[in-house]
Amino acid sequence: MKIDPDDKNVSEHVRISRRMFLGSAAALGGAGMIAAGTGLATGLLAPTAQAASSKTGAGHGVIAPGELDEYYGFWSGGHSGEVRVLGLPSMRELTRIPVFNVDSATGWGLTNESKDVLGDSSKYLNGDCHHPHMSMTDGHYDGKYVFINDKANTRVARIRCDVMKTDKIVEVPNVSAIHGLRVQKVPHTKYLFANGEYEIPLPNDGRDLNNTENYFSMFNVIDAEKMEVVFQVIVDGNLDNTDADYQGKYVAATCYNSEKGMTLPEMISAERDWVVVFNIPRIEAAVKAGKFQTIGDSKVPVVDGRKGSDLTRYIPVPKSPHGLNTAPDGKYFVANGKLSPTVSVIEIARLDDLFSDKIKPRDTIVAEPELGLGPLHTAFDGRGNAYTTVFIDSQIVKWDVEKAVRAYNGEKVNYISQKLDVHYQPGHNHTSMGETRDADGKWLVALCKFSKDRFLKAGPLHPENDQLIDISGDEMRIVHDGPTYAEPHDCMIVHRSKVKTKKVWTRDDPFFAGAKAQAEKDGVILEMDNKVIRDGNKVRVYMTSIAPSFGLTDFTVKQGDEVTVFVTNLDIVEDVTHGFCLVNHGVSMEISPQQTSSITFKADKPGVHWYYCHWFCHALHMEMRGRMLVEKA
Ligand code: K7E
Ligand code: CUA
Repeated sequence: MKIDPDDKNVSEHVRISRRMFLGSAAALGGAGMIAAGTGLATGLLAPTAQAASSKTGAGHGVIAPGELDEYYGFWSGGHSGEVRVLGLPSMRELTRIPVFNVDSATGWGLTNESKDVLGDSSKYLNGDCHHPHMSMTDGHYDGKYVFINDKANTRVARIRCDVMKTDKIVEVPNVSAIHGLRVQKVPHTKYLFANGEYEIPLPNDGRDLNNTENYFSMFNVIDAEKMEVVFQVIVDGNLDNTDADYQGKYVAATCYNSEKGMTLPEMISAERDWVVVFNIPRIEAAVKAGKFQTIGDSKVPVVDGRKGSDLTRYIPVPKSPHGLNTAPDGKYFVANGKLSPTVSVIEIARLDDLFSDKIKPRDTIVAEPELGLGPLHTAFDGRGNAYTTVFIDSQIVKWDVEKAVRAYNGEKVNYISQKLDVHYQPGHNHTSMGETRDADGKWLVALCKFSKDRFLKAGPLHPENDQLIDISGDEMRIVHDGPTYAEPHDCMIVHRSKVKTKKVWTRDDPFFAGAKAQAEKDGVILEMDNKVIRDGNKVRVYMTSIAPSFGLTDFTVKQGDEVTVFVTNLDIVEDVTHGFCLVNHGVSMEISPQQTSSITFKADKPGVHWYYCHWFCHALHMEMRGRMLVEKA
């Protein structure tokens, strides 16, 4: 299965397809890569025997019908662009939160309220989210927001946990693709840390197209409350994943392609790349002292954090590292080796000395346990154990952090306590509460990229497989297989006590403040009036809804009018959501109890057009409809 990347007869698609990725890398040479190729063959092509040992299905029995789950899981929806909310341990899907996608059910991307959130970026109809993380106070989840990146269109979004809706989205200027994303843990989530991944000319306005020496990527710091980029840091290499410490001082990011290659062989030629450590107080001071530039049209202060800068340190680690995870006791950053079988453990207490140049970058490494082929991400249980996914070996490796430190110091000690087969090729894994001080060591989810033979066949596009693993005992035990759609890179697991959601909307919610302001200008009271307001060729139709009827049985407009329909749901009973769908106009939106939603469209077809409620709300739901009468122009 050797693919020569220079063979022009091999299609681009085959050469870069993800099954071939590590195999083709092996053909490029390098001892580690040959091992990787072997692992690929056994892991991907002969995977079956491993499956038999795991007990599957028990997850279904953990939570009986009618019982509630103990945890919320927030799942990245990958290139579907959405976030999904699951209950754990049942793994039942509770809801979906549209973020960067267009959603037919709720009208996300169609309604005026969602377009206000999407802003200029509503022109993009796709997204690619990877890393959902909840806001924290003093290293504990605070239940306020979940943040998520969009790699596809270089955005970061915020979801309000009280209503489970996206409420702000920021486009990050002068970088290409936001990948790693984390929150400041301590003292609270004032900042989000977002890694720009791909290197581009600064500004990217047509200059330096082939002058790759002038390509850079940047580390981006976002104000979590305002959702504005507050400063950016130019770096060497490509930032990958990131995490913050528990003192509010340092943020670490894995950084691959230190070679600044433009092709795969160039990108993986060096034996070591870096963990870049950002000194946040120093960066803030530099910005405050005016030691920054701006780029292009952007007003965001940009500081220089390239190698040799005072604001950063570059710790050499092997080889194209990927995941970066902070231990919940706050002692270590763990960088996952990807093309090296090791992870690098960095002692955070040594970083002060590193920044004052008392020690060398490599002196911060206190362990380098060898875990298996393709370590990608690490999770923690709060009892001193770490759990690392090894992609090529298709395993989760449980290891003891302090024992790994002792082994690095020369002691003969076995730091690996278990290797568990998972199915197959895991990327991220995540433990319950594991990225906070409250890591409770009960559950681990392995987000496997391939499901192969684990489910009924459903066409060539297979689901991913999110496996739930009980880690409360001495041994990890798989209890549930969960097929998922493209592609949950990452998830996080939050105890239900941390999340307080509203049962119905409150009428003063900022989510529909725009509709409220327009109604006030029109002299309309949303909660009472059913009215049609004409304003030139703009028509605003205000109506209420109470199951099973709309406040207007019909309204009349002229062909060519730009029509905005506002619906206010006066039902106060939990769960009585209405919809507004206008036939043959691409108009669809959710109106949950006490919510106002609005949508704008062109009435370009003369005739009778029915609108109906598309959320089953009442025995007479089918009769909940009305007519738009469009007069010929
Ligand atoms: Cu490993 Cu985007 Cu976090 Cu995918 S990333 S696996
Ligand atoms: Cu209202 Cu169905």
